[in-house]
Amino acid sequence: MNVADLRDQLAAIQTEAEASFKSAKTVDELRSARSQVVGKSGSLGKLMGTIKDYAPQERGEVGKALNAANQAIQQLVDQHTQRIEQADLAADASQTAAFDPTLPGKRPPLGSVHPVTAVQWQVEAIFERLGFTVEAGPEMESDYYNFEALNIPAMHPARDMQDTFWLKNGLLLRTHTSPVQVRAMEKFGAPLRCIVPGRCFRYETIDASHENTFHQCEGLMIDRNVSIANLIAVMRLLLREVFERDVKVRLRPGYFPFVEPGFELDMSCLICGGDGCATCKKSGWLEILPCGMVHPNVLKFGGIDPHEYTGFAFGLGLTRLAMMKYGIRDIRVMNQGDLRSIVHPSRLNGPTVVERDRC
Ligand code: FA5
Repeated sequence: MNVADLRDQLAAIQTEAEASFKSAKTVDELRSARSQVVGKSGSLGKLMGTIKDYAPQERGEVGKALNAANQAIQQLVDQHTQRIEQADLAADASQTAAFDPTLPGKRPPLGSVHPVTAVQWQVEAIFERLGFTVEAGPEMESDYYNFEALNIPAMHPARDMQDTFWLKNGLLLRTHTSPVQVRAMEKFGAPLRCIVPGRCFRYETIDASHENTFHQCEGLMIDRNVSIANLIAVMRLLLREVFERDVKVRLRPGYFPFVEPGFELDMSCLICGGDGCATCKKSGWLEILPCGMVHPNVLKFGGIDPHEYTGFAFGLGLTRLAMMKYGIRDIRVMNQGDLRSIVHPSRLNGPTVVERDRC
């Protein structure tokens, strides 16, 4: 083929290539159309191998013509690749526009909750029905609120009852939820009804029923003429509602400097049915609900006149209550993140208050 015929043929190949590239709807189709032109056995590819058949003085001109044709084909390929990609993007966008927000969504699987949280929700619901508010206080507490304002002065032997984690900043990790008693009295005055679920910390030897980090729920009711009868009625109601039946309890005198008189309310161990096991230290009883009538000195610390008001307080062992409710023999599983101990949502009574102010 002479050089003039070659030029004609290259022009025809370009026209044909343009038509086939135009009809390609996908990048794959375009790729295969391109290989039919520039591939080894494609229309242009075959001509590329013919340079050597020309006379040496013609080869420069032939080479230039072939390269120009090759570049023109590549430009067409780029142009059509862009066309196809833009069409794809437009199609995606129109699909997004067709998204129907009224379609029902996919329901995510329900999570489970920690047994202490489950029982805390239940206790909160019970007390809210009785007109109590749910309060919170700081876990990092001062000596004043944790001890002093609770009628436990420095050097008082009762401080030994609660081994304390002292912090370098002079504060401590609260050993009980009782400090919120005085905080609540200061904030709300009398009459007052509140509970305070929360974490407590004690530097003590861990066993089946003792942890160094555990939950209590403080309860406080102050009004005119509040008596031990009110205290006992509320304690009984609380336990009956949590366990959905009467549970065997015993009330015995207990000493806490912030109540007078003070009581220890123990419940018959539900793990062994009262026979004695490691959880109840073979006694058949578990200390769960110490309580008493608020000491006049504590009312005074809270700014409440003890001649006008009386009150009861209790310090429910929430972690132990959860153990009894859900049949957990060893308190140590509570802080270990053991998923076998979480409570299925079907056994819950439902959350009530989640966010609350601090006293
Ligand atoms: C107190 O902490 C008092 N503040 C309770 C109180 C409040 C009495 C108001 C009177 C009026 P006690 O140290 O006994 O009391 O703890 C209360 C409950 O917390 C115990 O009955 C027990 O159920 C639980 N508890 C105490 N120490 C631990 C521990 N190390 N691990 C798990 N639970 C504990």
